[in-house]
Order: sequence, then structure tokens, then C-alpha cells
Amino acid sequence: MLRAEICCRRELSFLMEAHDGLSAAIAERAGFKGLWASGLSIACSLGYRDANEASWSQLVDVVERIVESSGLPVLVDGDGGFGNFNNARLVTRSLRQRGAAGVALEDSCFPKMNSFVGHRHPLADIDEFSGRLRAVKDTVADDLILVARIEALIAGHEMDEALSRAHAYADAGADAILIHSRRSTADEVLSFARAWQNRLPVVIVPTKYYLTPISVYRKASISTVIWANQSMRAAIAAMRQVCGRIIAEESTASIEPHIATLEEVFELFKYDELARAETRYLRPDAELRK
Ligand code: SPV
Ligand code: MG
Repeated sequence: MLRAEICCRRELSFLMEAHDGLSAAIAERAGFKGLWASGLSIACSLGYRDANEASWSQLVDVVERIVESSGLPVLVDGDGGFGNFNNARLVTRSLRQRGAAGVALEDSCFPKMNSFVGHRHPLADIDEFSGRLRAVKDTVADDLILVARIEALIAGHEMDEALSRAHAYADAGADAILIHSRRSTADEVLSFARAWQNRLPVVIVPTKYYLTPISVYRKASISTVIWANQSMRAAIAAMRQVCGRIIAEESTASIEPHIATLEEVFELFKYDELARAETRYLRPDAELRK
């Protein structure tokens, strides 16, 4: 996938969550063509809550590792932009420098709260948030895809509110719309897509409505599906199990067949390339004699 195509292709595409260099490399090896730098998962891996506890400079440092270790286009979860229009353009300028392909900004107020935590989801004023989008667009328009994320349905508003926000954000220069829902079925996002009629590409996050088959989204002309946090949750389950077994058994014998080998670790990060480079650059005479 080209960087400029992230969230904007005609055929449905997937973005896999990454929260560090390791999860990014694994997703790339699995065959994903683009990544989602998830705010929830990055916060979690740093030991924070997804409530703007991590700073924007911590975010951009992690994004740099995700970009570098995968070589894939990365859509970054920029939360609400860490403040007003000025903070939003500052963080997106920095994301551009670190090699991000796009940024998603949500119409929440600072400090945000993860959409699936059951309380406190005040929405930003439409005009104020549109100003954040315009400021970002004016700053990084040629280099970063800008996805406007609508939290109206998360905050308990009706579809009309979500749609009028989507139109305002399109007018402000967004390249795509992320419509978020906390329902366990896809009904809300599908009815949004029907009414929206693809004025801009639609991005969805089926974390709660995971039972809906992908064919439904293809038929609805959804542009992008984000698998937002599954690697992080898989890591929690696996690390819990391993820690529990080692503390109970005072041995690693029973888990050894179930965890990655050291060879897999070395292969993932191309230690063989380093060995070849050492021959070339540390012992150039040996290379020449070959
Ligand atoms: C994230 O991955 O941080 C997201 C998606 O914003 S969600 O947590 O589903 O809101
Ligand atoms: Mg997030």
C-alpha cells in the first residue's frame, strides 16, 4: 500500500494495530500492508491508561519505532490532538518528521477517555474541532492523510449528529471519516455508511462488533477496517499465562515448547544482516579476499 493510499483506497483494506517495534514487525511479517498506531495499545505498553496520560512526545517516539521496524504506512491515533488547534498541528508536524503516513483526530476534549470506558465522553464543539482539522490540514496537507474521527455515537448522540459532524469535518478538509461505535452489532456504522454515501472514504473499528463478516463491509463500500488492539490483548493473555506458569512451577520446562525460540527472535530482526554488515564494514579485507 502506498502511504498516500492509507484509508483512501477503493477496495477494502485492513490496518493492523501496532504499539511498538516488535508488534509492528510481527504484523508486517504476517502480511499486513498498513498499520494503526493505537493510542490504547501504546498507552498500555507504556503502563498508562488511555486517557492522555502518555505525552505527545512519548507517542511520536513510539511511532518512529513502529515506522522504522515495519517499513509500512502507519496511520497514527492522534487522539484529540492533545489540546487545541495549536497542539494538534504541533503533534502532526512531529509525526510527519517521524515518517507517519496519516493521523486520525477524534472530536473529543482533552484529556480524552478511551471510547469503551463507560463514562465521560464530552464532545468537542463542531466549529472548534473543525478549526483543529483545518490547522492540521494547512500544516501537513501534502504529506499526511487526515482522518476525522466521530465520537458522537460513542457519546450517546443520534445519527443526525454524527452525520452533521461528518459533513462539517469534510468541509474542513478531512480526507476520510472514522465512525466509531460501541455496539456489539455493526448496525450503527452501516446506517452511517448508507446515509453518508461515500462523500469521503469510511473507516471503521469493529472491536465490539467482531462477529460481522467482512463481506458486509465490502458490500457497504467501507474503505478501511482497523483491527485496533488485538495484538496487545493477545500479548496480555500470553504474558499472563507464562508468568503464572513460571511462578507456579518454578521452571520454564513446560512452557518452552509454546514460546518463540531465540532463533525466531534473531530472524525477526535480521541478525544475519548485521553479521554480513560486520564482515563488510568491520573486516573489509576479509570481504575483499572472498
Ligand atoms: C485505539 O486503538 O486507541 C482506538 C480505538 O482509539 S478504540 O480503543 O477502539 O477506541
Ligand atoms: Mg485511541
